Amino acid sequence: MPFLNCKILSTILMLTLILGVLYCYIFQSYRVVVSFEKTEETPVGSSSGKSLVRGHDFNLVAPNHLQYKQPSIIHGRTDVVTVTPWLAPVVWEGTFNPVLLDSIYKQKNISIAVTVFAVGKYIMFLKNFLETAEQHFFVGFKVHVYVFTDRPKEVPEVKMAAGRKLIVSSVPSSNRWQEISARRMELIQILIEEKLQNYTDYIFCLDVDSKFHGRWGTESLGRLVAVIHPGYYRDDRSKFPYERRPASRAYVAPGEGDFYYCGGAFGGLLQEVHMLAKTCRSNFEADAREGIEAAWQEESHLNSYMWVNKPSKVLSPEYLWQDFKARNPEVHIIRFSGVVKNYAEIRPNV
Ligand code: 5GW
Ligand code: MN
Repeated sequence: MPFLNCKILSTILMLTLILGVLYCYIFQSYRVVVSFEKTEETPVGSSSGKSLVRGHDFNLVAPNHLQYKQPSIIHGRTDVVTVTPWLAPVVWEGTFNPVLLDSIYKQKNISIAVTVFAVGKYIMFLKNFLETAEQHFFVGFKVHVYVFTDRPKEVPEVKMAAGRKLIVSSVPSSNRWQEISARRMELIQILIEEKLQNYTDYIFCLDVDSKFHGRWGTESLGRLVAVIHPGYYRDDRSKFPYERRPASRAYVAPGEGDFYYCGGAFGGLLQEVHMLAKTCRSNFEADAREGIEAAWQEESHLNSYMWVNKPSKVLSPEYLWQDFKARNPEVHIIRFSGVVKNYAEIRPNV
């Protein structure tokens, strides 16, 4: 009998021990999960927790067994610079593998918003813009195009692929082009605050007087993305048309400025573009209250913003060429290009 008691006792003890160990194990892993979730929800700087959770730049997971050309660090483009001094990639044809990038981002189920303004006679550019976007811009991905126009009835019917759609917003007409230009940042800021928060990962803001000729896809994704202007990239920075009056908040001093970026295309993660639009708008408006308008309006403000807030990815002039400009030899493909405009025909009376 005492022998049996002893056996039962030791079995109970063993069981308690095992249960204890099990409990500790489960509790520990539970704690790990809880604290992991907490980190994800903590806002960091100007970006919300969302960009940490859904900041797609951070973990680039490729599908296993994907076969593609072997990368090299000794062969590649030698005619262009493919990285900035702050180590952001400069995207040129030949520097990325589109199949690899698409399969990485496909798994993340990302969605991309595009803003485009078609006020007054600029509505005439919209059809071509939208049709060519269907052919070249993030093909196979979720894309929502937000059109801002004062002529909603004249928005063309464009057949869009599954997962892609057009959303039209009415804006007041304006005869002052400075006003159209100025309000773009404001409308982008409000759109992000009111409609896109939590629904969109990336946003690109593009000029309507342009069209796509080649792929513009996942290679362009980044936290903050700027496009180098095709007109100045071979020039010394002293020739860049930055705002040069210190009285303006868009002022860039001599000897400063990395590149001259386009006002006609920029983008990035929602939170980043929100901060950019908000800052450019408030600087533009503060300037206006003091009776000063930067040389190239929001393009000037964008350039001074990017000088301080370095873009995490820089797109080469392949991403915004100009149709009237002959292609330079380092430009192997033109992806997006401004059409030639008849200014007298399209611009309101100033
Ligand atoms: C009109 C007159 C002068 C400058 C701009 C406008 C204008 C611009 C307009 O009447 N309606 C309009 O929708 N826009 C939007 O602002 C378009 O999306 C246009 O692509 C963008 C920038 O203006 P752009 O394209 O004339 O500027 P640039 O520097 O590309 O020639
Ligand atoms: Mn334009």
